[in-house]
Amino acid sequence: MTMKVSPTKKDPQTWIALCWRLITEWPVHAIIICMLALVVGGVAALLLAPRMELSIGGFHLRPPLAASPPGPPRVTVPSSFANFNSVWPNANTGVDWQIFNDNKFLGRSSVWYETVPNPGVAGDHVLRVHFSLDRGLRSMVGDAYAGIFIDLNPPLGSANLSQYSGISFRAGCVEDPSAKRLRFYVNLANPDIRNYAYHEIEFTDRLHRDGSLTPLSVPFMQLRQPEWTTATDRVSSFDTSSVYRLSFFVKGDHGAGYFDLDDIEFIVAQC
Ligand SMILES: [Ca+2]
Repeated sequence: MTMKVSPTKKDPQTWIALCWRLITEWPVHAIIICMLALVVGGVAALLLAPRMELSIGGFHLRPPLAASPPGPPRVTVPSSFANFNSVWPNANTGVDWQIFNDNKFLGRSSVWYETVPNPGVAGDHVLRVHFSLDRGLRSMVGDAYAGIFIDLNPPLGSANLSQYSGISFRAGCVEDPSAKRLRFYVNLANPDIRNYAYHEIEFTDRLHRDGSLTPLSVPFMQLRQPEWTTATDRVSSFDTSSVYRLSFFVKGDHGAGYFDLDDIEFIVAQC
């Protein structure tokens, strides 16, 4: 026959006796200790959970993934963007210039470019853009136009130009005597603007017509969307944090000629 022994104060050496003492003698202390342990454990879990992966038995807790902006990452293009210091007609980023014209609107303008030696600096070059503006008989736009563009983060990305306050370049032009009402523009394109209503500025009046280069500077804050921009396509301001394309172009009634470009740079913003 086995004698049943109840735990007593005088027999605390067994686990049963210890639990009995916690229940009968230290209930308040035990509850407080348990509550503090839960609080401390909860706070630690909240602090550590976002940073570490926990594994409890077969159950895994993973930290949430950091939010990332949609689309390809934006790059920052160098301040010295294109100075044509060799015969190759590309930007300092290695990206090629592309051409565009009014053909998509049934115009018949044409454009091509090349590098030509810079008469002022041995071994240096400038980019020469040849154009011929012709609306033809069926054009669906008011002006003939043609020009060049370059993507800042090809093939589909944008660049962050927030550290820059504007763009500078040297330019000059020569046009045929018969040319009529030619105007020269530079524009920068935000990808979320529709229908090509990109921010631009005309620099016609500042160009020398004898082909000599003159330095030009365009603060971003002076860029404006074209006058033909509809209310639907108009945005509040030019977004320097997401720019995907830079363009130089000429538009007008008709006429042929060329314009030169050199030392295209983004102006570092002064704090
Ligand atoms: Ca040059």
